Amino acid sequence: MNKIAPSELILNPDGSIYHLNLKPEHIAKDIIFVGDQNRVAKISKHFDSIEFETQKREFKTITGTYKGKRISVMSTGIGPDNIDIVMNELDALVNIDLINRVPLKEHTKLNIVRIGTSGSLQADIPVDSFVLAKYGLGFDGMLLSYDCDEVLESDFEDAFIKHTNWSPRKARPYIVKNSRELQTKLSGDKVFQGVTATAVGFYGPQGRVLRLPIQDPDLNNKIDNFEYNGVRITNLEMETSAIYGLSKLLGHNACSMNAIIANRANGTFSEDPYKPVEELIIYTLNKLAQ
Ligand code: R1P
Repeated sequence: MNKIAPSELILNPDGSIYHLNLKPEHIAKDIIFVGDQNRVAKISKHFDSIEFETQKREFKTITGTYKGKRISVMSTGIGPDNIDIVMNELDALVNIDLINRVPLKEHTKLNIVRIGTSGSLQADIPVDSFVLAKYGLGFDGMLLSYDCDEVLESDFEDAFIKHTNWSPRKARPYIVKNSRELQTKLSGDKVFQGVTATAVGFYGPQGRVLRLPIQDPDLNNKIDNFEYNGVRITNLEMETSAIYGLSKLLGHNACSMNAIIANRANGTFSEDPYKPVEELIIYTLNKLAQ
């Protein structure tokens, strides 16, 4: 088997992987992603004990145990481009022999759960509520760099493109399912479910207008009233579709949980956005430890 060249799989002088600064023994099989590096400690403060901690750029990782379960929590920073780095490097840690630079014969599957913040697109999904993404809908185009046809929900995508009259000048929207196994584990009475849309920016790409006019001012309305087989688009953020797409391609389980801190349909913002995030952290940790 051909070795993966040092230019393609970059290691630090201590043998850790380039951006994440991690070696295989540093990570658990259950991994929580957060966007904000300061949210890592907000999760690990609930751990029984901490065994490892590192940070490089926006990628901070802490591994420890919660109620006896080994969990790593890691910040991804903002956006799907960072998810490309995080997912590929995490997968390399468990599925590539870093010394001999060849894929390992036995595949290791990770359980990846995002605890994020997001804006609701539906008036009836209020601020301070939780949303679990059954599907990720990517406007970011990142996944399309890969040979990804097998993981795409093409009919769902076609219906969305038709409904929104999506501009061919923008990347084709892609849709990928979550892990139904993790969905079952993380579901609960108070958790809304639907499609989480992932944008490649915060302002124009999510329909926010400050000084620049946008390509389709009606897009958020069209997203709001789209439905496919009884599933609607619940919320908008910047990571889920990329996590879902690369997890499916690389053979990992993924499920994204978001605390709703803004409601784009009625213009409201949480009075205390840290509160629903803290509640979602405790909710998710307890579900994972069960
Ligand atoms: C934008 O403010 C950031 O917040 C949301 C978006 O997805 C984006 O990353 O999530 P996090 O709070 O997890 O970073």
